[in-house]
Amino acid sequence: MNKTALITGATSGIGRATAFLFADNGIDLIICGRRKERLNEMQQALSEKVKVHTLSFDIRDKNAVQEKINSLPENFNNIDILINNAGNAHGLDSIENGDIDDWDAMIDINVKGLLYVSKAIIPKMIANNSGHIINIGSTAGKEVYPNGNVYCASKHAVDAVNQGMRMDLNKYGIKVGAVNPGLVETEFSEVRFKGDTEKAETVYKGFQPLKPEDIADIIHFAVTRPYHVNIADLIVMPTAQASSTMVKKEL
Ligand code: NDP
Ligand code: 8X3
Repeated sequence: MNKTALITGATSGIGRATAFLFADNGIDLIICGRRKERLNEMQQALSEKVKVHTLSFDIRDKNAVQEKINSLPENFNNIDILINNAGNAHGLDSIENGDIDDWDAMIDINVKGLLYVSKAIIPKMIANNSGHIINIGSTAGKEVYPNGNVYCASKHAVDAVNQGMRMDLNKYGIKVGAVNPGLVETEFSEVRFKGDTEKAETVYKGFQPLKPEDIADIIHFAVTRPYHVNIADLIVMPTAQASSTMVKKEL
């Protein structure tokens, strides 16, 4: 029988690439995001390979998260793998110029949203005494960079939640681990710079950034290890990147 994975933030970037790779490898999918049209298009494409269910909700809305996950049909109710991926940066400003709405968005989506989804799914995993949670952190959760302030804080929180979850769910045999990417070319910078595509493109110019498929590959590797092997915490950067602030660019 196929395993079932729920992926948040499946409509774009890392989540989308992971959904396609999982489908290629016979993992049934619950794909989540706010953009329904994208979820529907993906469902059409992926249903040729595996069973696919879509859930459209804003991860900031704890009632919607709970309701949508409670509404899962019987054949999608046993979730083996949770990919806590939905998230974004909003703004890149020095702390004194930061926009409070941006701060709220990052804390509410990257931290609280991840917790709401986990809270809804963990009881199902406990009931089965098995499950695997992958939290998508960031190099920004390992080191702070100038103007990254609140985004970095949100990803440091994911790092702490990842460690705490692993400890607390250890007694149930549930695996918990994080994948922490560096620079990956997705819609991430477009969201960070509020639709300014030119500014977003400059982030990935002059070097070869990671592709979402590179991260999907690592996530798939992590979820296909034998039961006794848990990838607890993994950092992956483009070769051109040595730290959040050091990227070797060709002129
Ligand atoms: P994208 O912007 O391409 O994708 C973000 C995804 O998150 C979308 O599917 C979006 O779906 C979903 N999302 C955002 N806000 C909400 C919300 N309020 N409710 C529900 N879903 C939401 O970015 P990435 O693929 O790059 O980002 C995925 C994860 O990877 C994030 O956690 C990010 O922090 C992390 N990351 C990214 C890096 C990068 O360089 N790109 C590096 C390190 C970590 P929709 O808009 O349809 O709701
Ligand atoms: C995304 C990586 O360096 O753009 O988490 O913050 S970075």
